[in-house]
Amino acid sequence: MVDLDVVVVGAGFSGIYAVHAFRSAGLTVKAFEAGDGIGGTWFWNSYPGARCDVESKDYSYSFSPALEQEWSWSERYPAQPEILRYLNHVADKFDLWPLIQLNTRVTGASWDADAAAWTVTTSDGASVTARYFVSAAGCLSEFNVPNLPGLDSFEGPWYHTSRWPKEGVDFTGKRVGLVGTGSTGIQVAPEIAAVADHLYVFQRTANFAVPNRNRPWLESEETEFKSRYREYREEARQSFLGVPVTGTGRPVLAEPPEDVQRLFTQRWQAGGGMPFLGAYTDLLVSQEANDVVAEFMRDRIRETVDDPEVAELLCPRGYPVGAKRLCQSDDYYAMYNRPNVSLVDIRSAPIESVYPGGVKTTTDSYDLDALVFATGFDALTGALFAMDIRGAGGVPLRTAWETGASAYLGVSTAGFPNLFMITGPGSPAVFSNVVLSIEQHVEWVRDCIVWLRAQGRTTIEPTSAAQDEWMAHVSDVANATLFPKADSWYVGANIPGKPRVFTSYVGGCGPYRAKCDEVAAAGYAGFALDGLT
Ligand code: N01
Repeated sequence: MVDLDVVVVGAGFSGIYAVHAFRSAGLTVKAFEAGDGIGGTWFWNSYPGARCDVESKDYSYSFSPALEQEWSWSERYPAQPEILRYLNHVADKFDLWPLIQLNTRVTGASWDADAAAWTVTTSDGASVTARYFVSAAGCLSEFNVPNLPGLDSFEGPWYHTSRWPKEGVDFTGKRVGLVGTGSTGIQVAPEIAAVADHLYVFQRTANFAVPNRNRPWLESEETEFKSRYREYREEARQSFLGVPVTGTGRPVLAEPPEDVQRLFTQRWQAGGGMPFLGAYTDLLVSQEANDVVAEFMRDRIRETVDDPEVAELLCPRGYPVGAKRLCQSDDYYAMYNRPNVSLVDIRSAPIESVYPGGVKTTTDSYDLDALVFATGFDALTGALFAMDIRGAGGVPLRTAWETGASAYLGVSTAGFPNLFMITGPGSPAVFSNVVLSIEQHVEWVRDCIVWLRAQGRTTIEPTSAAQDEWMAHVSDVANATLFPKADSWYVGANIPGKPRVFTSYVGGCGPYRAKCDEVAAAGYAGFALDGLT
């Protein structure tokens, strides 16, 4: 006898929907959440300026038409507190609280072949058995602090944006150092600059950012999208990114340059990253085409930033637009026109050490009262490795994935029966409107478990052959694009020693969904059931 049908790790967008979907299918389920609240990413990343770069009408659950109609998003791009309110509303509405145990981290999970069940251990010293183990731990949850010599000696406070104090931080009158200029750094920097005595931004790599043009939704817009939400969601499910984007359907290199400038200008004025990169068919596959959009963006930086030297330093070079996550901000570049902001180039003069009163680079010292790290995450695998997951024969997941993560369809991995990952490596998750991707995975896993029960089966596991074939396909699709061509968290380059592997599926959400459905319709082709292929 097992205690539960399913144990779920985490109560962010994935875990919240997973407990609802599994319970609705008649399964017994419990989620363990390390935080003292639900929300996952949106619980932990409460730094000032935290905001989603997917529009609120898209970045929301589609499983309940009643929820869609009753909830009103106040802004085009939702800020972190509003997303957290939304998720708490979902938990209230669907009575999910009894299924979620807060303040409890999953520390380990091991497969017991005789019992055909997982034994899951938690930080409170307890353990529970379950037929299925579902990780909804998130792609960007294990945060990364650079190993800077002397950081322990720093006399001021230091923070990572992903563990921001809930009571907030007052930087008024302080000299603050910020390390990291990715999506997070670009959001937090203007907020700090608005109150600090001085903000020093330590930049290793300049990033491309397009405007959000964030604003409140007009009542007429909300009425419009709510009137056709069902059709719209279906379009989103079949789309490339999980958000319907209208492009020209033509390559930029075949367009008259003045038409290109006109279209890019229109999209720049309208705001948002997806419409920009989706404008032409060749922007993410041809370096020459990508150079056109890169130069357009660099020109916008030059026209915004007053000091030409600072502007040049902010101009990204050496990697294609989109190969690092395209950032979005309405005020990042203009922030450099403030007298209390300095950009420090740590590519040419790296940080050497931290001393009690500040940061020393190879050329200068910067006296600081506080330090902020917006230095990202051990993405995709970090949260999985943080748990001691052991599959058949006691093999640790970390060992199985020593040379890089490998998973069939991004949902399960050979040697780990009855383990499912929501938005795992090998899926399009991080290249999509992740909420729609989460719903697709949760529903696919739910349907799989229900099917197994109906068939009288107890275990499922991908074959190595199916997994290898899928990962080869993931790699072939990626290598036909520019995505793997930057040193980014997409390839693990931000974590010293991590194998450099591009494990996300960039063949599009619609085609990926079709493939997952096809596998299910064929009786879960590529999986071994009850140990039989
Ligand atoms: O992390 P990142 P993030 N010394 O890894 C620098 C999502 N997100 O938290 O580029 C000095 O992108 C690093 O420099 P470099 C989104 O998917 C979404 O910003 O490696 N610098 C880089 O500048 C995003 O992609 C939203 O040279 C160091 C930065 O730190 C993902 O989360 C908002 C360093 C890390 O950038 C992660 O974004 C926020 C070192 N040792 C996040 N180590 C929205 O929806 C790292 N860096 C808007």
